[in-house]
Amino acid sequence: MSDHHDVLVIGAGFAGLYQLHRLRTAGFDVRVIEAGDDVGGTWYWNRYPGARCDIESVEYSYSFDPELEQEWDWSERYAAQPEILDYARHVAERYDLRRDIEFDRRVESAVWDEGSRRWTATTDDGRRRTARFVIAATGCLSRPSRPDLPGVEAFAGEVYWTSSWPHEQVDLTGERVAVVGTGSSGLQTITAIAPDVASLVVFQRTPSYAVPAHNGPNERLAEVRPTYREFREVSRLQPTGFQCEGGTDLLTETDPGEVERRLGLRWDRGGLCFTSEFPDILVDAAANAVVAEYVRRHIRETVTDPGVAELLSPRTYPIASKRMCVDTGYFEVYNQDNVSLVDLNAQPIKRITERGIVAGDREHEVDVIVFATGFDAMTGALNAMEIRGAETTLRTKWRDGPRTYLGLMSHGFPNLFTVTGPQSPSVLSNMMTSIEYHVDWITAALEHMRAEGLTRVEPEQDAEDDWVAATNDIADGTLMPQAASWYMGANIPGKRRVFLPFIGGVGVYRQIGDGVAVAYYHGFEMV
Ligand code: NA7
Repeated sequence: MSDHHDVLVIGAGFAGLYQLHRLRTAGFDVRVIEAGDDVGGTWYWNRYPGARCDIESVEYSYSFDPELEQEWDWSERYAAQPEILDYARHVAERYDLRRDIEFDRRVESAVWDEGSRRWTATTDDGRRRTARFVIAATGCLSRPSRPDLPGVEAFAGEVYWTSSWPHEQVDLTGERVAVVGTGSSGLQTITAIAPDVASLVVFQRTPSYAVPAHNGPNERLAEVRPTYREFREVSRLQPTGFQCEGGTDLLTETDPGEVERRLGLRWDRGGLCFTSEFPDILVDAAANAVVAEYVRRHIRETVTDPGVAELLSPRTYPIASKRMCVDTGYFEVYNQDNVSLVDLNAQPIKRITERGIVAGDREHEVDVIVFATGFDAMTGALNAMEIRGAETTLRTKWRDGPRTYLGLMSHGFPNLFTVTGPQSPSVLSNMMTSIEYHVDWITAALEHMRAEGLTRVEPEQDAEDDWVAATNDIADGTLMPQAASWYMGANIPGKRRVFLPFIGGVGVYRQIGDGVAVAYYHGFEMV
């Protein structure tokens, strides 16, 4: 097996799989390095109870092959993790991808050599591989954040992390369980295990806004299938990369009764499109407050204990400025006698003991602790590697926040691409739509370079500076920076707070990306 390739792809999640397929079909010699022992990325690691995608399955799937689209059946409106992982495996089989993937290998460093115009990547087994291009398909939420809680090693029971859940069956029936974290993973875990555990204590730092999923059989698939091509075209141009039928009336200029009616329709339909009814929700605090209160009212109507309902009600940040959750009976769980809630703002975790968690003055004795504490988002997986470009490392360059052109490349790091990198729509969109766009864009760029006999591509400093400024300016015009969110890097101690994704919308972003490519890769220096 040769250690020299045209392209090295890091990661065999949905981005890496599709990138391998596209480049190999285009005649490139590609090698994929994957840390897990199988494909699937996020859906390989996050196999906790209740793990489910909160984008509808008709949208959260590849669109590149009409046959694949027609032959795969999604059973539910929102696909559960096992089904999505099966899909990733099916794709790997169907396109014979595994033969070019090395599993159980983690890329530790990648070093650029100007003389040969190649990258040398070293994996955790000490092996070196060189490649003309490196494509980081490392995911936006793949580097777990594991808070440093004193005493965790002393705990006599089992400790699990939602972000790296064991592959073997974990049976929590009859156990006393603590869950730390109330983002999407925490909410899904809590809802799934509550019926079976002996007791459940939830440790909450910040309550989440959650809208109902109304999950069920996937009736929409039969509707969409006959015209799937057109359906995808529409999705690609939406701000979020999936179809929400965003309204155009400003909430602040709409009669309150009508606002209530329209929010009610969205609430009854379920899902993340809830906040798309009024375009001012994300830019006008007054509009946002109305929608936030709508959600809090539902929490109060669901949770019988008013004190608990209040603790579960988000009040410290605008709705949708942190990642919204989509729930299936989450708030109802708190009406169970065996479920209790600890507000970490009033009773911070002091330490973990042999028996459980000490928060405030009370020790909560449990058999199992589940941490659902999130990720070092967007830059975590990239900065975990020692990526040494023409002059410095990526970590050093990004010390004050990521700097990219289009979220695709960073000046000083020639021939290194990032799929759904920071300052691209990525986590603010249907990841599938954004992954496919980036992979197609990168593949076209590499084909263009090959055709023209070009071997080195790097974004110009000015183009990058302008893009960074534009992404920050757009975000600053919204309410998003007001939240201490992982979009801002605020969940990671010491991480510089800057808004990480591009919030201008997928449709707009595609037009920019297409325009750049058509204009002979304007802003990229190709030699
Ligand atoms: P999230 O959304 O980052 O949620 C992590 C949760 O863990 C959140 O409630 C955090 O509170 C909490 N957390 C983090 N660190 C601590 C410490 N040290 N102590 C107590 N609580 C803590 O990650 P998820 O895995 O749930 O979801 C990630 C994405 O996956 C999701 O957005 C979807 O895109 C799918 P905080 O809010 O930071 O105060």
